[in-house]
Amino acid sequence: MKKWIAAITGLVAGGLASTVIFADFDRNTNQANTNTNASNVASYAERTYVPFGEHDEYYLFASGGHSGQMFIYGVPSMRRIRTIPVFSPDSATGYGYDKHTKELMGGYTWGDLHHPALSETDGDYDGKYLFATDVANNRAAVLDLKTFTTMDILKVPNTGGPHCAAFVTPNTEYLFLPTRFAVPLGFEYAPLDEYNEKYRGVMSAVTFNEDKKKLELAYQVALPPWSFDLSDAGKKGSEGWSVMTTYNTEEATTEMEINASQKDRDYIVLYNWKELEKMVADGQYDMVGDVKMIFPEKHKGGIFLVPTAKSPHGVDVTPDGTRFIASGKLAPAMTVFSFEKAFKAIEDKKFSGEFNGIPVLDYESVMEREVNPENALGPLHSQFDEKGHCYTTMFISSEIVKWDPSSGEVLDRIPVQYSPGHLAAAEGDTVSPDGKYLVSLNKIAKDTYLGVGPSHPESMQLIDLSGDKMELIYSAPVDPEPHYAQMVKADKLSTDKIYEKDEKRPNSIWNQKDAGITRNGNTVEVRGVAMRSKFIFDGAAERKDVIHVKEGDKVVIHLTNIDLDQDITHGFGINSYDLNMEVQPGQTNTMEFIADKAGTYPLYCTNFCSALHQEMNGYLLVEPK
Ligand code: CUK
Ligand code: CUA
Repeated sequence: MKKWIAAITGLVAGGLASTVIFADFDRNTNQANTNTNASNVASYAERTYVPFGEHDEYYLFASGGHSGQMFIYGVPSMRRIRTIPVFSPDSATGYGYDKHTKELMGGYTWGDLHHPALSETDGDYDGKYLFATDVANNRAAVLDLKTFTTMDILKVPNTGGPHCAAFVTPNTEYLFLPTRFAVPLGFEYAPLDEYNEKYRGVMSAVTFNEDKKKLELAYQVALPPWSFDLSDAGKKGSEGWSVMTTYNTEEATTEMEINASQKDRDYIVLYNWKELEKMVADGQYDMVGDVKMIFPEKHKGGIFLVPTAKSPHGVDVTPDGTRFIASGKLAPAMTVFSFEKAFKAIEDKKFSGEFNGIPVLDYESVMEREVNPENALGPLHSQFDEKGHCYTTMFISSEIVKWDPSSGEVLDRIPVQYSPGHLAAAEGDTVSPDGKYLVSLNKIAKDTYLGVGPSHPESMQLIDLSGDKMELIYSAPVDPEPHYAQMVKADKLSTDKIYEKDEKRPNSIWNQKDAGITRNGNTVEVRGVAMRSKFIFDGAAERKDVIHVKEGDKVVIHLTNIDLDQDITHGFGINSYDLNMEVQPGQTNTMEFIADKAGTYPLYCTNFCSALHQEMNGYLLVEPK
């Protein structure tokens, strides 16, 4: 084992980390490793085939990474069902083009969605909401699981790359956002020579206001200028506590692949969010702009550091809430820590130092065991089954290891293709995991599917957990790039069939003859309807499907889809004006633009809706000045 540590750390120190990683991909290209043999194939097919007319047992919500979207799959069929646009525009649904979603996007054209997090009640998924973070442009989002649409997006200040919203607290009190990059508060200019004084790794506590359907920033914590990464919330006996990993405690500012990997130990931040909540209520914070900021060197309490093996990536709390498991990316070990031991160490003040006023707990006093499966390299993330077993991805040796956190015993290992980051077991990070299925989210697919040029899709591989041995039963391609995913029992969700007709909703028109166009100065406002198979913008006009404006006018079009039938969605595209939106059954949606190009522009329904869909069109006439 030692020699692997030496080999890896040696190569990393030498700047050759990528060489070792790619050498390992090659070692695993032999498909015979996958336990796929002819006699098993029929059984795999049977276990993943969902007959026509039946539905999958689970939803899988998979992060779309730098596509900025959320991908929805069914398990066990692994069929992709839907894409929900979140942080990037999507012309298929008009997301980012209509007024509301354009405002939600806040002027950004892309996002990097890393971690989905389902809302929880008593530590179990409740199927109501889905949260997500954007590492690229510092945003958090909440999605409504009745309509599968993005409800709100919050821009988070003072933080550079809110990485992990892979956890909410057991009753969705908070969504915590550790930051991946330290930045000066307020993004002020500060030379890198002033890194230690001016830069901070800010963690954000975000709440969801269900009545207002809005995300709100409750407070932030100005941690040292390190990178903060994966996190998980305590459960049951450890409820009220959370854990999060750190790297670059070296505070390196350049050539990170070498300089941020010097120390043998980084830290787990162990914090008590109930305590932090109390501190904020007691005024224990400073204002930074309009944000309540806790500075641990000044506002003491509630936060501790636990030393752990080199550059940990993932940290996960066991379903019973007794332990947290850190995986050291650059050390081939899963370290099991005990909450009970940690609480005792805090009580007995077993500290071995401090950083910015944050006490460091003595490693031996908190650690329960280190688990080093033979030749397993690059442990990243863990999930759990109903028997308390833990499943950990090995990024470098491309496999999943099944083991028992209470004894450290390794129970099974299975190769995956290749380089798994996260994994998602059925309800596998809740207080009551289901077992049954696990999906490995692999970064590299190589030759798994038909060739599509030098770059390949990523892959999600379905593993059957029902027997003693893991069985890999399906491999589905996925667009870049799955980070984390969560798998929830399908019957926990109740989706809407249509948007309910609401006579009081502003700008909604429910009767063709009420459709009309009004002018106020240079603003033309249209209140129209979309129905099979026509647009009606002006119920009294001779040509009801024409919008006539003057060059330079501001045009506001409210469109209500009055077809209250499931799946009869209409689109609304304006030829040559680069505009498109959709109106789902019973929905009213608004498009706003300046008619800055004079001329004649066909407008049409972009979403197939009936045999006469092709006839569902009209004209935008822009009269020259
Ligand atoms: S990270 Cu991508 S593999 Cu953003 Cu959760 Cu670990
Ligand atoms: Cu309406 Cu196509």
